[in-house]
Amino acid sequence: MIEEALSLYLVTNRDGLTEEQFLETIIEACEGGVTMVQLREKEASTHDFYELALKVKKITDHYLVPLIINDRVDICLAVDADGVHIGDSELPVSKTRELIGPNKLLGVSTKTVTRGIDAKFEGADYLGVGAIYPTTTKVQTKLTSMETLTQIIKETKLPTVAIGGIKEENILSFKEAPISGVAIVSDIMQAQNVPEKVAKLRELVDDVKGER
Ligand code: TZP
Repeated sequence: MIEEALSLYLVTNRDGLTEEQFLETIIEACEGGVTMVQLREKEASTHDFYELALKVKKITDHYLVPLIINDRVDICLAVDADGVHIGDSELPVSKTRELIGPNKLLGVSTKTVTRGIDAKFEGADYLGVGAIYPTTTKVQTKLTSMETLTQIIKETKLPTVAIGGIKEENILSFKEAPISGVAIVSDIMQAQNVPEKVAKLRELVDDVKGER
C-alpha cells in the first residue's frame, strides 16, 4: 500500500492562497490523482493547524487519499491522520513511533545513508530525500545528489520519495533511481490548472515506476 501511496505525494504550501483557494487546490489535486497528501504548516498556531487539518482530512477521506501531518505528532493524533512526517528537529524517530503506535505511517527526512538506516531501525515506514533540485519553496535544505538518493534506497531498502524542485520537466530524470515516488510542493500548488497538472505528473511518475 505504501509503495503506491508514495507515487505522487503532494506536500502543501498555503503561501499566496486564501483558505478557500487552498482547500480547492487540495480537492483538485485529489481529483487529479495525487496518491498522498502531507499538510505542511510551518507558521500556523496549534489551534489553526488543528482546525485546518480537520478540514483537509474531510477532503482526503472523501477521496480515500492518505493524509500525513508534517512535524506534529499531536496534530496527527488529534485529527486521526494516517501518519506523520518528521525531520531532524522533531522528536526522535523511536519516540515518535512509540507515540503514534504501530498502525500510523511514519516518514522521516534524510540526506544520508546512516540517518536512513537509523530511521529504519527506529520505526520509519518511508524516507523523504532531498532537495534533489533547487527549490523555490521556503525550506532550509541543501541539495542531495541522485547518487546519494540511490545509495540511501539501496542500503535502507525502505520505500523512498524524492523531493525538492521536482516538476513535470524533470521527473523522467529519476528513471535510474529506485524511488517509490516524488513529493512535490510548488509544481502542484502553483499550477494554473491543477487537475491537468496532476494527471500529467501522475502519468510521468507511473512511467518512471513502471520501468522497473
Ligand atoms: N524538503 C526538501 S525540499 C522541500 C522540502 C519540504 C520543498 C520542496 O518544494 P518544491 O516546491 O516541490 O521544490
